[in-house]
Amino acid sequence: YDAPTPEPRATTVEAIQAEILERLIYSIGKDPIVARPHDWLAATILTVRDRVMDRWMESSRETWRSSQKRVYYLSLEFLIGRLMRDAMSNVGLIEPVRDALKNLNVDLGDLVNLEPDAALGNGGLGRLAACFLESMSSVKIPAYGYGIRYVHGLFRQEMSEGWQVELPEEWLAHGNPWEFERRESAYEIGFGGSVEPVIDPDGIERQEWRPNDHVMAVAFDTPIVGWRGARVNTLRLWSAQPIDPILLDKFNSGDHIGALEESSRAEAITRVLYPADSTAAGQELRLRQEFFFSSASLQDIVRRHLQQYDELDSLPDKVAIQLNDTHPAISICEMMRILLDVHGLEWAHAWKLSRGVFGYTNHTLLPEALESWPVALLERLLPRHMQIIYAINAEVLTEARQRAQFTDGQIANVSLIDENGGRRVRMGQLAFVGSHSTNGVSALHTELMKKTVFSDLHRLYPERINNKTNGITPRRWLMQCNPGLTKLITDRIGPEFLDNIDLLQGLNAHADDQNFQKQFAAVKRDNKVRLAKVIKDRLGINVSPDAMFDVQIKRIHEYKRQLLNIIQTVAAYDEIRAHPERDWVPRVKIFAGKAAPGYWNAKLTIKLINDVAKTINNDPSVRGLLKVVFLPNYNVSLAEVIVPAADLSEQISTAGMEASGTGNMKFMANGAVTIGTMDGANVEMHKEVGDDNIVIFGLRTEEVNEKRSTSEVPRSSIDASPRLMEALESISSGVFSPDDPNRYRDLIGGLYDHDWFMVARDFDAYVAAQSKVDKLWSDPRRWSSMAIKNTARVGYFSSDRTIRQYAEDIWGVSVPET
Ligand code: DL6
Repeated sequence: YDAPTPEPRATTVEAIQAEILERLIYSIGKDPIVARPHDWLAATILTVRDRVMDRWMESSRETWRSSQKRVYYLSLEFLIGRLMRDAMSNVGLIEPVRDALKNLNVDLGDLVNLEPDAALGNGGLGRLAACFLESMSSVKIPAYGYGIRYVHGLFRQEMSEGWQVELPEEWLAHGNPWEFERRESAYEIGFGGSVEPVIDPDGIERQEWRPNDHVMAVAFDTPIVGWRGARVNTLRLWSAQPIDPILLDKFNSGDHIGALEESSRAEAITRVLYPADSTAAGQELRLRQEFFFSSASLQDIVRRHLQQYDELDSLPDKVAIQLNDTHPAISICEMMRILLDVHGLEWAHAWKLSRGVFGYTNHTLLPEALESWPVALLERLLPRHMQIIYAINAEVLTEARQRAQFTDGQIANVSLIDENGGRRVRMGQLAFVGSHSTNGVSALHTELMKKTVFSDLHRLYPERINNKTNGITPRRWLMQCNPGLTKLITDRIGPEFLDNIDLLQGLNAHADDQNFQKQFAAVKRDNKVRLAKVIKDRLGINVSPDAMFDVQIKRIHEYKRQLLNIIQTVAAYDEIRAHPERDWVPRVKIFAGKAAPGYWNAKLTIKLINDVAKTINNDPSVRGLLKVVFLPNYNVSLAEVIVPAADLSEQISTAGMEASGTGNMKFMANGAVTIGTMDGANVEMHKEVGDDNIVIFGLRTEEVNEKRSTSEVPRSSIDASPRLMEALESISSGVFSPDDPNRYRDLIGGLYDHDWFMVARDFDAYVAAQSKVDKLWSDPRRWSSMAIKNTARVGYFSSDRTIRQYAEDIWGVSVPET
């Protein structure tokens, strides 16, 4: 592992400037005189990339040299956003690159904004995977992210008369200078066919899968740089390619389209990201995607392990595979197939090794999001894997019956096969029994896992469920997106917090210092001015940076309750007009988020927000005291502008339904005050900041369950609240939709009918909490103190902490102290 390598590239302004020019001419092939912004961007990325190459190779050599355990993070989603600023910042290149570009008459800021977002994920789950990758590099864990190189990431959202319209996203349109195609790392992936018994050289009967359909999985590698270049890990994304790019026989016989059919069928597997969030995407292509990337990753992992250790018994000591939700759960069967059928291990041996390797993270308890596949589909597409599922099930159910004396009801709960309705394989149960660890993503969520979906499995394997509260990387979500605040904090408590985020606690001592409060508020104001400009540019709406920026940005979903927020907005609108004499706190209500294309109520909620915005923003009697803004095409880059500018963070999901949330943590880091329910990680945020620095309201999880199980009708809470009744009536009677007065009748009708998400039941508590917020805001010193304390106490929510806990408790990897 000591082959000679060239000297690392110089990082002076002159060297960088020369290399950008060189790259522009020799790699991009453009004369600087005619180079377009995209050419400069590509040349700059290549120059930055060169400065992480040596660390990348050294990181990988070090892992081989020291025989360290490798962690593999398997995720169908990686919502990484832009990479250039992240990489430059982590290796300390922002200033020299800025100066070098300036000398070339190019503005770094313009280039940063030109880089497309890699939106290979839907929301929290994918963004968490991206934060984890960065943290694993930062805390020096040898790790690989494995996923899919979708040609089209999450759709681009546009508005047409207030309705969401989905358009294809084209992040690869100008190529991707970050990635390296590794044609030598390609694997054949099979589908379908049959399973045949064969006698192996030892005379033992084994099973052999003979697929009748194959595609190639080709690796594309991207370097992921840790803070201060601590380590560079690899994100390996698989692209599907045909075995035969063109069927010449068909082509020559004149069937030009048919000749390319196989090619398009193969490429379809990695063409598009499924835009489903919190609902399982039950299509055959989705299952193909899941198996495709699981099989390619597993083949790659086992190949690497054998190359280094030449035996399989050490797998659990040298390999940890974390399954990000159930999407890669079929990997468990693929591992078993490889161990049993390819390497001839006995079942018990293979099962022990496999279970020692896998860990599973659950990200939702919503019944509609729990993945299951029809047995018939699995049998057709993956016949050998279905056999293995039956064998695993037999093992688990026998254990449940014999050791734990389970009843028939309990057996049905832990079974991998759901017998209710058509027979289906439950991927959650498979992931649970096939892993040595199953974790939730916040304390509350983990407790609910034990009590609900996995209660019987928890009884059978009481040691297995553990909690790993989510986190966010402070590099992207504080230092890079909020340089003003980072500088202020550095000036006040010194730069050590950059390397140990817990040191932000030092700000507690300054929270009531009037001078510091003024500076903190001034940074926030600058960020609000920047956001106000974005709002003006994109929507033509003027908002005042002196108003409170009240923000709810996340996927649009009924359980996240954007509806509660907008109904309260309507009630506030009514009040402002009814009582013009009162001292109203000016607010800008800012929304952003995408709805799953097939989720009607979510799309209707977007339309409602836009309808309400149009009415309120144009009503002179409001006197600008209330503005409503829906910013289209929410993505990581937009979040990086909105989060630092927020005063109030809306985390108002129905208690028991948001597994964790990570947006809540980003706002906290940037000194926003949270209004929220006791749900997900809000519960732990409340504990960290204390009751005085967060505004909590609403039903608790047990109360929600109680309301749902009793016959109490939601109508009673509506009848008891004249404000709510008035707001609901105005929405459902068409005040905001004169062009279609019945547009919101059913949406609002649902609140009278069942109110599953407790919008009506929580309404009065929410209004009271919002009044409390107004009061707090009216005392700027009090507000600033709260905001500063939020930033000061965010350390626990760093993904470095989360990753350290995964490493220690699940992966068995030792992490050097900071
Ligand atoms: O754990 C990351 C993220 C949580 O913060 C959110 O609370 C949760 O809703 C989200 N879960 C999903 C589930 N999708 N599936 N399957 O995105 O995970």
